[in-house]
Amino acid sequence: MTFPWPPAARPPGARPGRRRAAVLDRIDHVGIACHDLDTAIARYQAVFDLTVASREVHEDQGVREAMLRLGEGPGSSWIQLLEPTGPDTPVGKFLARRGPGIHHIGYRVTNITEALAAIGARGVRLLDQRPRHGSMGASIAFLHPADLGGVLTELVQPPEP
Ligand code: CMX
Ligand code: CO
Repeated sequence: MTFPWPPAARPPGARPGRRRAAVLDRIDHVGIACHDLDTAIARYQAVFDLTVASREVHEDQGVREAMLRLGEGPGSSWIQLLEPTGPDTPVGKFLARRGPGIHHIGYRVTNITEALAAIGARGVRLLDQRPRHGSMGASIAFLHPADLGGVLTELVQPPEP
């Protein structure tokens, strides 16, 4: 699949100002791959005065991660620092190939099951057919980077308050 770039013309009959709600609500987090989580956390804290809201290990995804909060309240977003648990993991292979840097972008959605169905129906490969457990109790699912301009894309539905 290629990016519709430049954007496709409005479909015949579609009227301006009558758009459906977007599938994505906002940026939830930026995932940044690093070799050493403690060193990366110390750097982000020293440079930006950020605080760590959570640290978790996800053995199923092969990562140790920390979430650093940006802003307050329900509008918060996050920087997710990611250290692989081993070389043969998605983040381990990414580091070997490209070195440290931005690994993925997480977008917040209201209903992840509906979002996956809508996005899958538009021809994007779903790396997760159904949501799984992510950071801080969220439901998450990944979309294939090759179908989204080379960007590994994560959908995030936060837990109920
Ligand atoms: N961003 C963009 N492209 C990526 C990528 C990334 N983060 N990771 C891999 N790719 C690309 C590679 O460059 C490669 O491209 P080409 O075929 O054009 O050379 C292709 O994907 C395959 O890469 P690979 O290393 O051979 O394959 P993997 O087995 O690692 O599979 C992917 C890639 C995206 C399917 C896999 O990394 C994946 O399932 N990722 C989702 C899970 C994940 O990353 N979890 C960690 C984050 C946890 C969290 O946020 O909570
Ligand atoms: Co993430």
